[in-house]
Amino acid sequence: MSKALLVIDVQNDFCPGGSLAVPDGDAIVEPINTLMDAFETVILTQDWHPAGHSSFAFSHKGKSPFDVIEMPYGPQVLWPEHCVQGGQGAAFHPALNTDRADLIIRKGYNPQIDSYSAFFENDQTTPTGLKGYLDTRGITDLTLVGLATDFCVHFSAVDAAKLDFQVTVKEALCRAIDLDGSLAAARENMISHGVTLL
Ligand code: VGL
Ligand code: ZN
Repeated sequence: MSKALLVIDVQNDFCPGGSLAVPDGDAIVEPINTLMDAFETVILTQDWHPAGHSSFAFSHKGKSPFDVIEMPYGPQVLWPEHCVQGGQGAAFHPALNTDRADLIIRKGYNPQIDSYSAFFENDQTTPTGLKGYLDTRGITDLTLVGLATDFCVHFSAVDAAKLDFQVTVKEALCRAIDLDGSLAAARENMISHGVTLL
């Protein structure tokens, strides 16, 4: 058994003051730094969109943030512009300890497909390469923390469980966006896929 801590999207735009701020998102930063001490392997994810990404509301005429549209791969929530490649909003929260990261995996760089999960884009087929990385390192157990509980943490945890990793989400070190009951639905979905919620 070899374990890793997967820190999801602790980036400026998801923290207070950011364009898609998750309430209290910055409160988890210091406790995540502390939790890193308990893990030999730390992996960070970074939401990393090209300018004009298809998940941004302003890329779609007449649409507003949080509208849902039908994409070729299924329904997609439209977001305020966030985590644009190279911008301050895409940078990690300045207090996050990034030195411990063995790997920083970026996602959402495909202009036409969003990617909540650290494993697959939202078409649920295009891989990010993370599974291969974990497999070749012999990592079997993952603990997830970060932002947002009901989107990127949720989809990453479910994909990891589907790929047969042992998955734990430390809820106290996550924060949610919670659109229309999305947090309750995400918790239920994670539990039904065998994810341990701590
Ligand atoms: C996220 C919405 C859009 C997340 C990323 O990190 O949960 N949510 N992009
Ligand atoms: Zn995004």
